[in-house]
Amino acid sequence: MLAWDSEDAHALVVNKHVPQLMAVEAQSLLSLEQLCPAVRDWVQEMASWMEPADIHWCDGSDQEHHSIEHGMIRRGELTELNANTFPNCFLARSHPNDVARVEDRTFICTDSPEAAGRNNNWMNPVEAHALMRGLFAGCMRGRTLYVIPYCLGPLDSPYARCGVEITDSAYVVLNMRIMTRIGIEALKRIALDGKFVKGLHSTGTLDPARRYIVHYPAEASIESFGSGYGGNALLAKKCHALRIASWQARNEGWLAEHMLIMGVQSPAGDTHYIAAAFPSACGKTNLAMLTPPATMNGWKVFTVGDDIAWLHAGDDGRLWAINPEAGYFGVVPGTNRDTNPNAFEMIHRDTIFTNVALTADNEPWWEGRKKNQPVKDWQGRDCTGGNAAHPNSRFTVSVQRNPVQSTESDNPRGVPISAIVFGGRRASLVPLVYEAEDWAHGVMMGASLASETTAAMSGETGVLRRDPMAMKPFCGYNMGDYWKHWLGMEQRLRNPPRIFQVNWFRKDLKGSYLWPGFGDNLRIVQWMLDRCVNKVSALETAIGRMPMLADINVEGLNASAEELSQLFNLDRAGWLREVESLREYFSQQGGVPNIFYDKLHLMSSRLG
Ligand code: GTP
Ligand code: SPV
Ligand code: MN
Repeated sequence: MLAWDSEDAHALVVNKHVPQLMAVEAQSLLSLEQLCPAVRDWVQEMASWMEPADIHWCDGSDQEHHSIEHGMIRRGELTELNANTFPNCFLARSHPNDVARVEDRTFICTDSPEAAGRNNNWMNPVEAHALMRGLFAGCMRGRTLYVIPYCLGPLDSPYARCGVEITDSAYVVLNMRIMTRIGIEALKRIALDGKFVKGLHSTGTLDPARRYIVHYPAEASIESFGSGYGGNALLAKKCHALRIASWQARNEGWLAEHMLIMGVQSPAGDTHYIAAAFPSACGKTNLAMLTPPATMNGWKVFTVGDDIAWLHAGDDGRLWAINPEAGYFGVVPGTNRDTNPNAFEMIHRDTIFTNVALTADNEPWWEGRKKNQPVKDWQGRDCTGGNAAHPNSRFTVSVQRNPVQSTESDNPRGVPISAIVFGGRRASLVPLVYEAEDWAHGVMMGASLASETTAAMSGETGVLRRDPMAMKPFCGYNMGDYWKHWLGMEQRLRNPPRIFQVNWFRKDLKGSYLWPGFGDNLRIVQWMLDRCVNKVSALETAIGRMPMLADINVEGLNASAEELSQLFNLDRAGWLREVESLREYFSQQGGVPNIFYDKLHLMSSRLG
């Protein structure tokens, strides 16, 4: 039996929709599927097409979660890990051909290819529907169809958006329950909103040749077939919260970004929030839950989000951010007590591990764990070293497990952003940190982002590619229009955040990282915040504003003066080549704002 609770949490939504609320309330004693007729009718239609053996409506309860977990253990799809050292933790192994997002099989279906842009693979929506209809026909015979109503963002936030994912994967249900707010509360919000993003997912036969991740932004719907992994299958994450949401955000005047959100409290007690975009597997989770170095006594970092930010202009002319997610789907390799003690502690209970290795004690193991040795690799084979854990192995865990989760995470209004940061993996050229001269320069800086590819996507790793705003794989429309939308946001912001670029990954000639990274990144965050409150000045250079070395907190830092100066070295010839390469890149995108070319022209004349 369902009944409305009287939590304050609903106040905002309730006030907005009093008449609708009463109508829904009258139905509150009905069953889950009757709560929202629009969802019920859609599910029935989809079920008649996919022909499942049965339909399960997810209510989001603990009991449901455990029963699905037990079913998976019985079927051998999930292994319980060492209950003493990793209580309530499980290992899932995906098919070896299904271990990362597949960008070459991901499509944006708009009426014209221009609307999707060169940054996306395009398919005609009518043809795509026909193709997907064929794949989905009868695909759930003998299987259970799960209905997952979810809410992205705090349930009482005016910025939250809902969706429903239909899936035949129990693994997806368990992960979605951690990553988003699923079940009855989400369905109630859908009934109030009167709209939801429709997501269809089936693992099919996991045949890579019949794997398609397809988006219809104008219809606010997603169809995903043939993969059970991460961003391909947890449709609320990249498919909805970025690709569909970015399209809606442009129409409605906000931003959906691949950004962490962190709170930073200084020893004086004031807190600033930062939103930072780094490409996949380039350090968002690590920065978002950073532990300050020992010498930065009194500094505190709080996580609001680690992957996605929805940003709106507030009445006060500032930019406000919410985290649409409720959990972390984080990279496991490299996580340990030194690099990320908060994450290391966080994933010791109530965590689903995917594609990690196993020790003889039935503990999860990964490269960089430091303790113990693996006996089984991520595919369950006896281990002979090498990639024991898959490089894109992941943990799924609730934000509630994060020891430094911000108390503002559930604030329906979000948090006010003081600084926007862009960063990538660049072995050379890009300095440790520099600041944009104005909003348009910052947008151009974000648009220029390039990074070496990682294991988060299928394909070769370590290849330098343009990844503007870390959104190359996630922008649901034409990049040129997206950049114009970013530029236009300035009009809505009387008090815009400052914009910076960072690069934690610069290497010396021997190929070693010049910067220790991780906790020490707070030193650079401190400089950026000092800039935001005009506490320190900066050097005007050809590429933007660089720090005076004396303004960087190096107390206790394990890096030589020589290394520091290399990290800020401005290679003029290299930057002139970069300007040329950017001109070429921009000219290939279509619809590029002219101001980008003006900024490049200014940069090359200063460099020359
Ligand atoms: P997605 O979840 O794919 O979006 O990745 P992410 O951006 O959250 O990246 P994450 O923080 O998980 O880091 C990815 C990898 O980079 C991990 O193996 C980290 O150990 C490593 N890493 C993170 N921060 C740093 C850093 O400051 N320096 C160095 N050298 N490595 C880092
Ligand atoms: C990323 O690749 O940026 C991720 C992991 O955060 S996935 O959910 O697979 O997209
Ligand atoms: Mn990501």
